[in-house]
Amino acid sequence: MSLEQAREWLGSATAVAVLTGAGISAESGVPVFRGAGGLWKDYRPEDLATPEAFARDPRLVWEWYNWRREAIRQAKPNAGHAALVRLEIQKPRFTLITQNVDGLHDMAGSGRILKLHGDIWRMRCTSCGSNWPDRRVPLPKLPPHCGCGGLARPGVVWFGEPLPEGMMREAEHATLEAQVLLVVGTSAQVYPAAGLIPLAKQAGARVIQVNLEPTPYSGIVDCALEGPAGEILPRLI
Ligand code: BV8
Ligand code: ZN
Repeated sequence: MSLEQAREWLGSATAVAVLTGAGISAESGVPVFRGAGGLWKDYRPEDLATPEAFARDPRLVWEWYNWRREAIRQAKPNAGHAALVRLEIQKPRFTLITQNVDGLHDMAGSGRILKLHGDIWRMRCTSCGSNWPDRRVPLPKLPPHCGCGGLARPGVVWFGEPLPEGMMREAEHATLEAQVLLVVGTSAQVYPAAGLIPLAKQAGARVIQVNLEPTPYSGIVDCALEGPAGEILPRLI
């Protein structure tokens, strides 16, 4: 299917859902999660983004997040993020569902964002549970602590942890009511987020995928556009 066909489907939809992954931030200089860019000191994200890793060595996990916050801090939204803001303005019903924790969709001006995997710029106390924004880069002391003295953790969802209460219900609702699900820059390997793609197909929506390479769902999407999101999205929207 061509970009023209995808433009037509997107143009005539009144309810649109978008699912983004690390690939939409790649052109902003944010390292993607998998593949070469995602490695840090030979650790794989799956080894560090877990409660077990944090329990074992909170300082090491915080060094990784400090490094990622440093890498993300000077990143600016790119033309792909901006195109999604325009799409949101055009559509009576629109939901942006992101797996990204970098905050670039907020910075670009998106309004309705479901952050499935949390926010790297927020912290949560492992003792009293309070959570707060903290954009300091680098962090003065690792690991950081809460005012109550408790150990602070990054405000993100790790592997093996449930997504924030009600978040998937909202994402599923938005996906089920959408005529088009636009999937951008995700390797579609992490669940339950990736499950939104077959869910949209089962509900009869058109699914348009924008990615540099094929994904496990390339076979079921209605249109797979191969190329950088920062170049394709402005032509699509
Ligand atoms: C849960 C936050 C249940 C942290 C992240 C088997 C064994 C063990 C576990 C599981 C299993 N099967 C399923 C699971 C569950 C597990 C999972 O899915 N594992 C996978 C690896 C198999 N899921 C979970 O654990 C989830 N929780 O299931 O809980 C539960 C319920 C009740 C009670 C208890 C438990 C939690 C998952 C959330 C994990 N946290 N991140 C942090 O970021 O620090 S996930 C991490 O992966 C990031 O959030 C990232 O966004 C996400 C997905 O990756 P992508 O965004 O797709 O990025 P990636 O690098 O992979 O791909 C980039 C893509 O972009 C590529 O396709 C590339 O081609 C493309 N690209 C690159 N440049 C561009 C581009 N495209 C366009 N333009 C470009 N320029
Ligand atoms: Zn506390």
